[in-house]
Amino acid sequence: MEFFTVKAPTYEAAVRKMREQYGDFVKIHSKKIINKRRFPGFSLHTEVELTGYISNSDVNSGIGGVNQRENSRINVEELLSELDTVKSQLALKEENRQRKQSLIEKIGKTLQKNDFSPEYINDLCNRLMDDEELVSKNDLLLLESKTLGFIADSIKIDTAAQKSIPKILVLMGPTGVGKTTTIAKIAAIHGFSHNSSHNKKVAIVTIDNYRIGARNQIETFGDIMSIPVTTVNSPLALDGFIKEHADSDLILIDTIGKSPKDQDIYDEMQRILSVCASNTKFCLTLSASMKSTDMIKTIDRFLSFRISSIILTKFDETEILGNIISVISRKQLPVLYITTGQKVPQDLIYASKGFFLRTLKGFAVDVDQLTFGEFGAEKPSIDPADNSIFDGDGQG
Ligand SMILES: Nc1nc2c(ncn2[C@@H]2O[C@H](COP(=O)(O)OP(=O)(O)O)[C@@H](O)[C@H]2O)c(=O)[nH]1
Ligand SMILES: [Mg+2]
Repeated sequence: MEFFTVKAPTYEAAVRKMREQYGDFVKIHSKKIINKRRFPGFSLHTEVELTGYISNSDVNSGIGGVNQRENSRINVEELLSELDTVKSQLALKEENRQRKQSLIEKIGKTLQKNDFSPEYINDLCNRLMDDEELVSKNDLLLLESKTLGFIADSIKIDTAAQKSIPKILVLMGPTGVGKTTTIAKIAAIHGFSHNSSHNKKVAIVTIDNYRIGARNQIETFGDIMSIPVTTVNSPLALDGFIKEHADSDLILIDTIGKSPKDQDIYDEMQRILSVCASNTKFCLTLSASMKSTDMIKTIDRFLSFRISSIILTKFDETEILGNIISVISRKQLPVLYITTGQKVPQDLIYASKGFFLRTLKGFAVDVDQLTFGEFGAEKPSIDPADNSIFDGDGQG
């Protein structure tokens, strides 16, 4: 008995080839599927190798007619071969999926290093896994661009208030986050511009429901900028102040809340602020160095104050911002300003998606080459070359 092998892309083609070369009495002894990669990095190439033989008895008994049993055997073999083709296609698909998964896991680790929350990472990786375009292309740069796109989408920016600042802006938040300093920066930018055509009439009022005299700091700021600063501790007094300054373009309300755990302070503050009309924007000020859990607790605590924007301070004190992005995305609160230091007024910028994305570490794609979202909105509110009015704490 003589054995021989043929190779072809499919089982049918291999059978055909074998018959052409060795005649109709050929019998298939065994079959092998060979997966080969032609070039490194290219997809797998499948080949079927058949080993066949011709038995003399078959040749003798089969002379003059077709062997029926052999024919039906070939049909079964053909079906089996189709099954094999489907199996190898599925195997290829699975291999692609696994490769995509391992790239996404890599992205997950990068997000972890940037301190994004586990929920945020999980949600983002699931979205990447479901992305159809990524099934066919195992391209890390494309994956990174998509990731940055999803992150950009998850960040909300208060562009409306950036374009047109509301008449009354209230800054709330825990003690020490930088409310008063930020008020001074905003006041300086709008009311103390070197370019007099930009000057607005600005007034500052502090709600001090402790009467602890912490108003010296803001009064110092006000004196330097020639901006009137007043302290009130009742709804009537605040109402009087707002009426008195009806001709102001911008009224900034600073608040003093000593212990965020004391509910009475919140009730009192709410009572005083209840006189603010609809032209008031309540902003919650959070420090970038706060822990995520504290940020979430603080947001929940202040939501009853009609908070519609976030101001993030002390970005100079932290390099990793995934935790903040996770929180603001979860709470769906838009960011208005970002502060980056103690210098008044330079260290204040408008928040932008680009600003957040540029802080992310471990991505190879160039954020400035991406074209989605509101990029380029991050214009410094004041020319950084301007001399500072004072460095922090109103010390001049
Ligand atoms: N590093 C840094 N310090 C800041 C920033 N903003 C405010 N501060 C400082 O944080 C401290 C508390 O600020 P303050 O405005 O009094 O906070 P408030 O209690 O929320 O009014 C002061 O020493 C400020 O100079 C900032 O963006 N970066
Ligand atoms: Mg203060």
